[in-house]
Amino acid sequence: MNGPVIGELAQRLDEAQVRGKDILSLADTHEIDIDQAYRIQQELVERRLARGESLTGVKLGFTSQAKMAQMGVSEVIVGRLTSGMRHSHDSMVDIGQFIHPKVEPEIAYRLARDVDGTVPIESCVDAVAAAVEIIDSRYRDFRFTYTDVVADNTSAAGYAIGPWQKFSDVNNRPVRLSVGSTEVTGSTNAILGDPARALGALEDVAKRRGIPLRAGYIVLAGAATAAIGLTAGPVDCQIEGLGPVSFIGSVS
Ligand code: OOG
Ligand code: MG
Repeated sequence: MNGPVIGELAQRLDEAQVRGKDILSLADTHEIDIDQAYRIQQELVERRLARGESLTGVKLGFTSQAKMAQMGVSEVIVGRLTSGMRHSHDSMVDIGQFIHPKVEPEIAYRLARDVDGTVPIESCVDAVAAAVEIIDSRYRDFRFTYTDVVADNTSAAGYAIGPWQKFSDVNNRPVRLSVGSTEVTGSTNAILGDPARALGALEDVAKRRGIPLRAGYIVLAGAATAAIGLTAGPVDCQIEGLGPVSFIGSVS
């Protein structure tokens, strides 16, 4: 697959996001390998940067064994977070901008220094918080292959972070996420057996896929439960020992 095709597929995904209109799986018409999928993701993110957004972090996906088995893969996926995806705790989030948004409860880590392999990644982290991720696949009905979802920046669409706390062990914490009267519960150990393991997994994939990890970045460690539909109304996430994080889905 040559450069122009990579660019064309990135544009297709970008337009789907900007217009809020879904597209069909790229794999229906193109044979894409994992390196090409990360190149499409890179071009897709560069389009957002060209519109004035900045990089704010990275996110992991498929960090539960169940999800990896379902997709038939053994490598977590990594996507990029941008300023346009950031929502403040307790803010209003216009859900009309999305195609078919869902939310997931996550753990967020904050990098205090660049990750360059000279020290363990854990010592680059200074804070942890509860987070809600908004995912919104650009593919119709969330039907995608592994390379499709990597190209689509791992369905990244938004996030909100609760109050930061000093970096500490947050394994085996009960998790609760509600959207109106719909609720999911789980435990932080669903994230690779311990969300702290997401850091090592991230470092590994980021190195192989050429994704820089910079001071100030937020790292979303992956969902602790199945995602639930995002509808208008209050969204609340509680993770034991961490401050809550909420926002209100609104329709403009
Ligand atoms: C891909 C994104 C998965 C997670 O936390 O596992 C993800 C998707 O399911 O659309 O963000
Ligand atoms: Mg997620």
